[in-house]
Amino acid sequence: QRCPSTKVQPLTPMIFPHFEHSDIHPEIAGHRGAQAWTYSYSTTPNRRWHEARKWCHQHLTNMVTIQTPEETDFINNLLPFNQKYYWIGIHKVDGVWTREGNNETVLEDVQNWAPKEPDNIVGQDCVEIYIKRDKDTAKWNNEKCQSKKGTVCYSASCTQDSCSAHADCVETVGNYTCQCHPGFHGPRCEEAIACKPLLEPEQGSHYCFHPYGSNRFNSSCRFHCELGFRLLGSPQLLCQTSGHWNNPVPLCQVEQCPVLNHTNISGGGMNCSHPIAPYSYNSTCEVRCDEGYELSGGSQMRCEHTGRWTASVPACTSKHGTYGIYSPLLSMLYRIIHLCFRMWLHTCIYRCIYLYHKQQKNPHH
Ligand SMILES: [Ca+2]
Repeated sequence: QRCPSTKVQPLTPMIFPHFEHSDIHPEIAGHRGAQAWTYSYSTTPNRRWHEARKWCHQHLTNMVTIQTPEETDFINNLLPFNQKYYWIGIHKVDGVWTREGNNETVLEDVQNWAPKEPDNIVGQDCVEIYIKRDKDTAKWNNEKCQSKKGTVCYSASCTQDSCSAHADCVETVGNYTCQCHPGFHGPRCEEAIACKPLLEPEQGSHYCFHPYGSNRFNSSCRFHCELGFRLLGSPQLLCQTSGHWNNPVPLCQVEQCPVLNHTNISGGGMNCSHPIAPYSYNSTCEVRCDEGYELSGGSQMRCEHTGRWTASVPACTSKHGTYGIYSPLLSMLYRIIHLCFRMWLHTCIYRCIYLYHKQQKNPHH
């Protein structure tokens, strides 16, 4: 048994005004692919509403349900005039105009009835569209579902490969758009948003993990400073959906040791060298004592990476004890006294000898 042949005519894509969607990346709103989308129609024969629906399903498509005014304009341009006009996928279910397929209620503000429609004649529960009618073109009319009209079907545009894994595919009129997940862009949302490459901090380094490419969304970088340098700022940076890093690049600041006071040392002095910065990591200081003084402790101190000196500042102490400074005077005085005493002693001795001899010569005295 042969089935009557039916005319299935896939329509070629046409340029039509795309509509703006506030959530769509500007690059994508301007993109029109030619994949996958197809409107097909059949008017030989005209069919009852339920037959038309079945015919669409057999061709793995759905009845056109008119989602937007753009879609109305589009199919009104696309379809040829048919005396009986065309069914659309809207029918009355429990008194409510409902979309075939997803059973969505057709909201009143998108209903596009011809004047004085829909009427309340019993059984007029299916909707036709006046394609290319002179009067009320592309408007809707409710009709008896048993009437025979043209069939127009629509196949979804989104396929598995339409967009990358970082997008939701959204149906539009005769096309689709890829609605990118945060952090991605490009026609198929395949490209992660880029952040500026990071500069290595002076006296530091950084290591990054790039899940979606070098310095792109969700890249994270960790910063380290060389020995003797302290990290100022956040040690970890993350490339955000905005294309900016969440923090500025941190700095590596040299470790500081307490400043040493040169004038504090009596009986000596201090010499310092500062290869990086004053009194900071790797600075060295050396204490030298004046003549007559000696160091109590090591002469050298170095600023360590911890910010501490290797030793405390040594003191210069006198080699002659506390009163050492007066010793030359005292010894001179001692010598004078000693000399005087000896002179006095000599004088006494000579005097005694003289008096003794005198007594021997003159015994009467
Ligand atoms: Ca009617």
